[in-house]
Amino acid sequence: MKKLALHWQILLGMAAGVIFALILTNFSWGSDFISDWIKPFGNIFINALKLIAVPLILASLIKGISDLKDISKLSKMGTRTIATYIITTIIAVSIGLGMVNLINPGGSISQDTREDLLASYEGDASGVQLNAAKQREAGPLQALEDLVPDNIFAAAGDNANMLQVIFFAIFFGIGLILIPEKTAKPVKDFFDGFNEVILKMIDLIMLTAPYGVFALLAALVVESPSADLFAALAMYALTVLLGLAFMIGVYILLVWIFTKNTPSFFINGIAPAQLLAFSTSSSAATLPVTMERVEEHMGVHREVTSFVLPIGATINMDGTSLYQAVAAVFIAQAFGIDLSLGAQIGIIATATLASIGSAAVPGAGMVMLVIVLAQAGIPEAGLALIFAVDRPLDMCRTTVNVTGDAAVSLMVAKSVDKMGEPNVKEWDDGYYEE
Ligand code: DAS
Repeated sequence: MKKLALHWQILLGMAAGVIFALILTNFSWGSDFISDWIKPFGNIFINALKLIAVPLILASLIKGISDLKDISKLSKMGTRTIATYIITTIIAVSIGLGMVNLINPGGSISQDTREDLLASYEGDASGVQLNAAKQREAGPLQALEDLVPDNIFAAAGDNANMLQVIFFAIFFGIGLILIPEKTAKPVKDFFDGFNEVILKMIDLIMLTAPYGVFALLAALVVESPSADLFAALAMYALTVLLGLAFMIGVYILLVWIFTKNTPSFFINGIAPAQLLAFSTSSSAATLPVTMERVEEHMGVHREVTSFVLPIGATINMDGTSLYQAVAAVFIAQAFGIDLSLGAQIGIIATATLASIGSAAVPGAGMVMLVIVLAQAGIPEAGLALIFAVDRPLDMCRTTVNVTGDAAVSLMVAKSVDKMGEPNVKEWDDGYYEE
């Protein structure tokens, strides 16, 4: 039988997990059987995802920064590109926070379901109180102070402090750019290879995803049989989708205002890349198509696309950052944790950094969600809660990630006057005359 695409396998795994649990819970021994013999495989799957988070950050960020080659090359185009990426990411996170606070998808969970959730994740719950207490007594610059680790191995160790790992990765990448190319080359080659290995490990982990999801869904049905939890999950997914749709509208508006290109021009131009992003859940896999569409069908010079799009696929993930903001606040709501305004503003910083650190592969956004949860003192066990609907949301947020990269490349091209006519077939050696 022709092998089913991974995302259909995962959707099947989800459905099978729910059906399996609904059948087994009709027997007296059913719930215990699932908790003792099925749920552990879901935890193993989530642990594998969390395991990969720290090496993933180191690999993708150091590679992404060192690919900038030379600090001085961060010319007008480079600075504008990075600045525009960060601005669109902050807009995306803010939209996510606005939506999740407005809709409050986790608020509909009843108190006893909340107690069930806390009871079944008691390990994390105590950590939550600890973290929340720490949050309250923290000074105004605590978040900044916490950014700089005093020991990278401790930061990457138990209860990994992801933001500190990100700080180290960026710092290291800048150092790498500043040393002589001859000395830096072996280090860059190492991290290029390291990056490839990590991406392959994510591929391997995601191969077990249908089984991991099966176990997670089955455990979810058993451990939180309350219908209101599923209703809350549906509202959560709807909140993310509404936010993502809104973000697509923001891109169309930005392209219209800054490049005078119409919505139909932009959507017709980028649609094939969006469909590929939706079906692969991978910005990296979609990158070649994104470049072809932006160059050939929207007229952006190769000088711009070859710089802006590869970096965008690595560090610009607006869909992911929006999803991470919604997911973090939803989990807090589900656990009845009232996030302070400070904690929510902290989420803007951590979700922006987490999306920068997310690799352009399926599932990376959820792996990096651990950073946002850890910094806000939200139980990581909440991952099990939202993983059930993560794959379809990954397909949608990857579509937004790719759309954002294309929108920014159009705006940057326009601002450095490197925008030609679409459907330009032949190139003079790929560059326009200055
Ligand atoms: N699937 C990732 C991407 O390729 C995004 C994510 O996992 O959030 O963009």
